[in-house]
Amino acid sequence: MAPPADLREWIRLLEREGELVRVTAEVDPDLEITEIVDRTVKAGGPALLFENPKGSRHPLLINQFGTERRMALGFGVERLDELGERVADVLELQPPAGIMDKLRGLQKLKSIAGSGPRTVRSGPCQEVVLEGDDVDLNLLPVQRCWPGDPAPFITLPAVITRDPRTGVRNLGMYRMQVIDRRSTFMHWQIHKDGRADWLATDGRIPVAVALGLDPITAYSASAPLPKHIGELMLAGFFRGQPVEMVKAKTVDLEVPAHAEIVLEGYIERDELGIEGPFGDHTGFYTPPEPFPVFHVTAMTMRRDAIYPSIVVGKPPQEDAWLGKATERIFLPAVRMTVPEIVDYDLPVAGTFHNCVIVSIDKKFPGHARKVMHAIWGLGMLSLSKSVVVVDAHVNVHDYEEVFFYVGANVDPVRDVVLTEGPLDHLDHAPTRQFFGGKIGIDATAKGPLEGTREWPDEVVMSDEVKALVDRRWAEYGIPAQGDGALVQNGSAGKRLRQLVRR
Ligand SMILES: Cc1cc2nc3c(=O)[nH]c(=O)nc-3n(C[C@H](O)[C@H](O)[C@H](O)COP(=O)(O)O)c2cc1C
Ligand SMILES: [Mn+2]
Repeated sequence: MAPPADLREWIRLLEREGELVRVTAEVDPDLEITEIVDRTVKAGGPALLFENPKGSRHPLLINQFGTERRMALGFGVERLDELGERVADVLELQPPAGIMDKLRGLQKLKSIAGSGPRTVRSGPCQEVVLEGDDVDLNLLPVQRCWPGDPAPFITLPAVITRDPRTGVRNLGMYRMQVIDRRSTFMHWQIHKDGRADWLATDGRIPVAVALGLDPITAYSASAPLPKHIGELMLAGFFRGQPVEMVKAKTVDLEVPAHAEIVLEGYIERDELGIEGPFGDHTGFYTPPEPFPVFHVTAMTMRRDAIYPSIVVGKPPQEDAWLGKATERIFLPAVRMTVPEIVDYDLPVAGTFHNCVIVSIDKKFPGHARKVMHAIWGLGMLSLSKSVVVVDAHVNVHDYEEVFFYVGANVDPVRDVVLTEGPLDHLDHAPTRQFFGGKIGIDATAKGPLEGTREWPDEVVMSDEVKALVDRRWAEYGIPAQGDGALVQNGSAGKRLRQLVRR
């Protein structure tokens, strides 16, 4: 099924699939929506369209990404693993051997060649145009999410900039604290592309913010692509059709034609204010810090525009599934650089920068350490605070199984690597901001090559006996395998993981 082309098509799809509830009661975007959403997300509940947010004419959509099923639905796939398979297909493109191979190769090349955005002359995002004094961010039902937040924050934006040196466009998702009717802060962190674009100007940088996009384009703003690769191309690739862009009204940028709402404006190189605190996805308030001010020169909208929002806070929250999509989409690129990696998992409770579990096809002494250091050198994964390495046969998504090997295979003096490096902007634990300790745990099997004594065999039943029991199972009269906790190794861990994710 083709993924939804814009937010309205997405809402219709969610509704058809029984994945959306319309809330008609008047509800306050000041804290009340957060509490409702927090309960709904944690129960694996539906997307919510608040039709009467207090103080605004615009409905508020939230929890659109809140389950694995909805995330997959948004991408038009059955399972998130398919996303990685599609990327792998293109990345692993080999010179074709026969004619069929050639045709398949061409198909794949076309899927990338046609991915770039396309400029169109007009779009529904400009049905209503408010400029200058008419701009009023208070028209939108912007949420104040947590009691310690000093103001409402726009939480699900796609922030568009261009690198002033190269002209390369960037999309990033950076929260925006509302200052007044016509300005906000722009919370682009130290490692982010939008911030680099801003720091590369000597005067002011034009900025546009798109709100209310189709799910794939919205996701793409959160994707950790290398700076020279445009997020809209990734979006076009997964959408199967280019993102359509129109010229903005007051700045020299293009904006997604089908967005619900667009904020146009600029940021000065040297105008900073104190942003925050904000109850963030770390589960803690991020402290006040200087960030630049975004001045809004125009606010354009569809008629009856729908405002999208998301709540972050103590995990699990809705953003867990944006993170899981990233994990699956980027696995092939990670494996391209570090091919011995079989799979990896970034636990939701680790808020995506605290922990990476990685399984490897181990070939030589010290191999696990090579992979730890590779991860600490790889894109945004370099910010990972802990890396746990297990052997190829271990299921990295089964935390109980991983815990078993960490307990069983590790000599803490021999197998723990302590080092230092860059850390996530928001990590409050290190003594200094941005830089601090990292831990690697080698939970692979060791052996004489690594200077240890003979490594014992793992306890497993023979295939013959397993086949015999499979064949005879009905004869034993033991009730069906039920939830399988006692029968299938690891399923308890899987249930736990579902609980953690929910
Ligand atoms: C809901 C949500 C909120 C986010 N808020 C911020 C933020 O305020 N600041 C930031 O730098 N990154 C934030 N991120 C992460 C960035 O969107 C992500 O790192 C992305 O890759 C940035 O794009 P860039 O690599 O082009 O800079 C957020 C991600 C999500 C899913
Ligand atoms: Mn980028």
